[in-house]
Amino acid sequence: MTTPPPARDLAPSPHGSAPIPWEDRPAGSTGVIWRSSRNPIIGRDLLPRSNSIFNSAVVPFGDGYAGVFRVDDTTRAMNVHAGRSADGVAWRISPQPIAFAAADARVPEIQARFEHAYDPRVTWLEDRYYVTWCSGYHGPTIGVGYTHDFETFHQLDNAFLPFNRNGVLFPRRIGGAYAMLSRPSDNGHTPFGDIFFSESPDLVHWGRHRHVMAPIGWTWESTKIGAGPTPIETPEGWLLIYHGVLTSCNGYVYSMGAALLDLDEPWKVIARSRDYLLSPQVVYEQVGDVPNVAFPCAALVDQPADRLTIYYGGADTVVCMAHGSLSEVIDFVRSRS
Ligand code: BMA
Repeated sequence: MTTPPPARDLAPSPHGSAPIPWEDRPAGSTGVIWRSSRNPIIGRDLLPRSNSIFNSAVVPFGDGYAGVFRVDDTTRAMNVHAGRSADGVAWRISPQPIAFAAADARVPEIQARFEHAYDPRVTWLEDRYYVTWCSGYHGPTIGVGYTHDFETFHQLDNAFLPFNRNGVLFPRRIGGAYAMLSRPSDNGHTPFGDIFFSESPDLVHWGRHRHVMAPIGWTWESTKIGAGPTPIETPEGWLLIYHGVLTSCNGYVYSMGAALLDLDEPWKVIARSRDYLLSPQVVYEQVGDVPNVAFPCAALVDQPADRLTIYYGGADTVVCMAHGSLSEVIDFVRSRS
């Protein structure tokens, strides 16, 4: 880990100054988005004791990128680690898990019951980077923390009762309240799941839960769905990239899709893609610790250049990237007949 930049260099906006990782559409590609030719960008054994590194979150930071990475170690414990990169592709990840300091006097009560941490998301919100993750506290629920520098991390209280996964913050307050999507679940591999919206005055107490979207029978998203990257604000609505799961005779298949949510009332769905954006079709998505998984957790946007780069986990084993045009993805979402 390098020394963090001095505070004055911390970007006041989430956009940073580095160009987003990008490759033009390859010849012959017909999908809405296309895979990086450098995939997987992070292999499973980047760290001496990593079994796998996947389902991870990346944000612009200063003149480069920072991230929070899901690392399952060689005991198969699941935890989150901080990382830094100059270009968003080549990463240095701390071999030690993040040690969250308690943000208030009550947080040690949940820290004493630590089980695991996985599937992080990172969101620039007002003046800091918030991290949400799946936190084990008598089963999975949503952990919340923050950092200013990706060196020191602070933990707030869990957002919800167990069981819950895929907690994803919006990058600004909506109607004066902090806002989060999540997916109530069970204590196992959850054969169901809808996306819900919740709001909070303080990022600790969450309520006014509203239903957003349910799975759709006999499609790529027939079993369960869950929010992926931090929603992207566009003039047409919040662009939500999410995962959708179907149950095949050989188990779950995790694909990614996209929807547009109302800017002021994000529990209202404006449009939703009929087809998947990307499904597991190449070897690093089909073969690994859990086959047939493409699981998005982060996205970078260059709005003036109309560029979108999605980070996703491949087969619960590696980190991958896909690229697309933001406007084409929005058209794709809107094209559902
Ligand atoms: C979910 C989570 C994800 C994982 C997926 C497929 O329940 O555990 O981290 O990618 O299953 O195994």
